[in-house]
Amino acid sequence: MKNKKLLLAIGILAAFTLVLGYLNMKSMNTTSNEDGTITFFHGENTAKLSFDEITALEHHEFKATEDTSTSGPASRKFKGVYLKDALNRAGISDEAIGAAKKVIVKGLDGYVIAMAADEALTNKNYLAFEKDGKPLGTMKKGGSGPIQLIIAADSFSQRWCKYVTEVTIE
Ligand SMILES: Nc1nc2c(c(=O)[nH]1)N[C@H]1C(S)=C(S)[C@@H](COP(=O)(O)O)O[C@H]1N2
Ligand SMILES: [Mo]
Repeated sequence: MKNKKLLLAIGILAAFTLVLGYLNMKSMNTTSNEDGTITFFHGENTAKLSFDEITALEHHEFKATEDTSTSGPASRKFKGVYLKDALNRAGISDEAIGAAKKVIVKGLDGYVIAMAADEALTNKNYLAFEKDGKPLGTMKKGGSGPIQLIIAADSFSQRWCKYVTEVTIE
């Protein structure tokens, strides 16, 4: 009798675990996948830009110091577009950016960084897609892309949001 109750309790807990695990799995990757699409949110407006649309903007090559947990600080050559150009392409004007409190950039893993409006307007912040002449690679492949935000002035690279999927103007 006692054993039966115990088994029942274990069964119920196991069922809960499975259901919660499934719901958690489903709630991930709802807005995007690994194809480099970025969704821009601005008030009521939503705009989606594909990887091809983003990389069709004017290219810029620049050097920045990358610092990851697996490598020490190292100067890398990146290729990307200005974050500002991508925002404009998504229908968000410089005036709208300037009037915003902040710009929030989110990665596929849920990592979120915030920028002040004036940071988003400079030409020193990029949506990068190439490092040292090679595509950044996806999260699945151990890369940091297809698109990574690079805040060139952030020398510890904590705010270099990898696998960018969403940009929100608040
Ligand atoms: N999407 C995403 N971007 C991220 C992070 C992260 O966990 N997820 N970590 C940040 C931190 S703290 C650093 S130091 C750099 C390098 O992190 P890594 O060592 O995990 O590659 O990426 C930054 N960008
Ligand atoms: Mo870090």
